[in-house]
Amino acid sequence: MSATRERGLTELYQDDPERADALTFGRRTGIERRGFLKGAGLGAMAAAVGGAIPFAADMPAGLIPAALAQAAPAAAPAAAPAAAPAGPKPLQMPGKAEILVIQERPLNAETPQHMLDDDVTPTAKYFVRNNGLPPDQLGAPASWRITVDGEVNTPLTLTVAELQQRFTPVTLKLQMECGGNGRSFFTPEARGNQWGNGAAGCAEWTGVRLRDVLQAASLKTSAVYTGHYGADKNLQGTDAPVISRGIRIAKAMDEDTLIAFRMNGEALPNIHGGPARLIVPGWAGSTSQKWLTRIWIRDKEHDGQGMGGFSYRTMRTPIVPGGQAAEADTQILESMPARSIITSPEHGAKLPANTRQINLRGAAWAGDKTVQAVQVSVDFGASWTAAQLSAPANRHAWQRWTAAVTLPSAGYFEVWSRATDQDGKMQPHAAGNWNPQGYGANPVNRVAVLVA
Ligand SMILES: Nc1nc2c(c(=O)[nH]1)N[C@H]1C(S)=C(S)[C@@H](COP(=O)(O)O)O[C@H]1N2
Ligand SMILES: [Mo]
Repeated sequence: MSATRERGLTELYQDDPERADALTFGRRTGIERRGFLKGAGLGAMAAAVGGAIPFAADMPAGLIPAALAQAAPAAAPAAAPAAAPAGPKPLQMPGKAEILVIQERPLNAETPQHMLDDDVTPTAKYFVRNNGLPPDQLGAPASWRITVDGEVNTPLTLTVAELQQRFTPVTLKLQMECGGNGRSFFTPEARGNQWGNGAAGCAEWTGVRLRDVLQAASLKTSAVYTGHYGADKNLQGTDAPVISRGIRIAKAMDEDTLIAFRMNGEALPNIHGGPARLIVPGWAGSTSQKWLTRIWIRDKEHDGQGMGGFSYRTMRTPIVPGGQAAEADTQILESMPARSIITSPEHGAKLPANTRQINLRGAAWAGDKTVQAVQVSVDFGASWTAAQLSAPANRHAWQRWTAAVTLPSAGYFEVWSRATDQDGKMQPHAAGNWNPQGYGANPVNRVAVLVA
């Protein structure tokens, strides 16, 4: 491996691009692997990214250019060199756009960032995250049953039709992202689907408040947590639940936590959990149980599938990335950290040679919190400019932003964006608080642009 590297990056890529990628990146998405470009001169790097790097002097040592590090959609953008890692395949499914398949069985597909350029994410573009196989025996949506039991005075079993009759309908724009969103940015690689930033979306959900249903069931004073169950089947063919996560009662009683049966004004599609699912906005998406059949009210933190070991757990005390983690020193993932994404221009965009200004659009969110600022940079973070940030359409909706950046010349640029939450907490430059299963990676967003 080291012998191959000594041959220099350009030569390596010319001879055998696939092998070069395997050696340098090891997988589809990349990471700042310190020292990986060691020995490769600036010329080699410029050749690899397809153009001179005007802000090369500001480039942190060891940084892998985003054009090389981050896979671009299969429809290869011009700035991504021919040698860039081959991207995942586009999804082929009726009713769904060609989002990117990360895993085929179970089906997992993420939305490329430039396809998240709507205020409200269309259902067709919304990411898909399955831990098992969606149920095929669904019956009539109106007769789908959901049970609420455990620490309640009045256990309930209600059909969707009864939920709709008994409780006030609510329609809200709510952001939700997979707890593993951004996992591919961890170094070293953490276990699980190597998501970029596109296991996220902000759809318009219609349903009833979970709070209203829990009040109808009358919570006992011992009720502290929920446990969720769905009708999907696991891949092992046993009866064990595919995933059974839960939330603290306070979040269950938040007026934005819904049992949803409509998505973007239409009946909830099966692939997104129809006939009925939970939407727990701002928290790890795994708590938003699809094909919801039961909510078990617990007198302690729920201990279902996906609550123990290192599942959906982050470190209380930071450890050395890739190092030994102790289960006892983990905590369950709840509200997600701040994240911003650039939704235009597209990663890998090639712009006309005379381009000196780029208008940017993006989205930002921060779990239960609002985003107070988004900043952008085109000089590898040496200087930052404030973006115009809009207020959320409602609490727990993502926020859209726009900005304009100016360029000194043609060449290879990276547009970076970073969000700051209401408490002043900002996206880090590299994914921090490494944990074995890779949750909560929210580094500064980077998009490669070639002006040539
Ligand atoms: N029943 C069930 N619910 C589930 C899952 C699942 O595998 N089974 N996956 C969860 C995870 S990890 C996420 S991120 C979201 C994804 O929702 P989506 O597929 O509608 O995007 O659903 C959650 N609800
Ligand atoms: Mo998830």
